[in-house]
Amino acid sequence: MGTFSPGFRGRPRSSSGRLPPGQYEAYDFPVLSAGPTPWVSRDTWQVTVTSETGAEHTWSWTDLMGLPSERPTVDLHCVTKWSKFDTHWQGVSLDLLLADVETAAEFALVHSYGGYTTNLPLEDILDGKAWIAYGYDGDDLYPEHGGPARPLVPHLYLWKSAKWVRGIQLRLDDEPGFWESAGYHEYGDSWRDQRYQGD
Ligand SMILES: Nc1nc2c(c(=O)[nH]1)N[C@H]1C(S)=C(S)[C@@H](COP(=O)(O)O)O[C@H]1N2
Ligand SMILES: [Mo]
Repeated sequence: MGTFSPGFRGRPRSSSGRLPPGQYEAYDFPVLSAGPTPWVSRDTWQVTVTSETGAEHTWSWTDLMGLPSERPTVDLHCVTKWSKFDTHWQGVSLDLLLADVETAAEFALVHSYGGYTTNLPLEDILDGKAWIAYGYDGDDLYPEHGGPARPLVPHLYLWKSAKWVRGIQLRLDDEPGFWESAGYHEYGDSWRDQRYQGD
């Protein structure tokens, strides 16, 4: 698979259809957290986008609720090998949040309440591929699953969808996040089995 450059387009699909290589279908919704669930109230929750120049754009919960939302139905793929089909979310497209942010950045480092981080190419959270999700299955997003809100980036392994988001740092250079620093793949395309560094 080394001839494919990282990117959203042109990724080969597994011959088994919806299940990426090495995955099995799960029917429950496992909770995977590297630490305790931070309980963040919607009154104090905010998400800040910081550009490479240090310019900050902040949205409160009320700001976020004032933006038009979408209801994507997506398949989730966790690096621990479970996949969950047809999950129903509600959230705001990251295109909307990033539209007015002037940047030459190529990378994003997502920061969570609680300290978790994960890195992605900026293009992977643009063009309709990612949301700030705050609803799941017709309900508020439960705290264990990242509520008040988390980015949802379903075309990459689920560790790239940081729970309890508080910031998105736009960067000219790529900075590994929590799992990426611990040996996981810097990009994490489930369809290309990119679990660990070097895959
Ligand atoms: N803040 C934060 N986000 C996180 C994690 C975490 O430990 N902390 N775990 C990641 C991993 S490894 C996975 S598989 C998914 C799990 O999401 P879930 O608990 O909603 O299934 O969250 C990702 N986002
Ligand atoms: Mo995971």
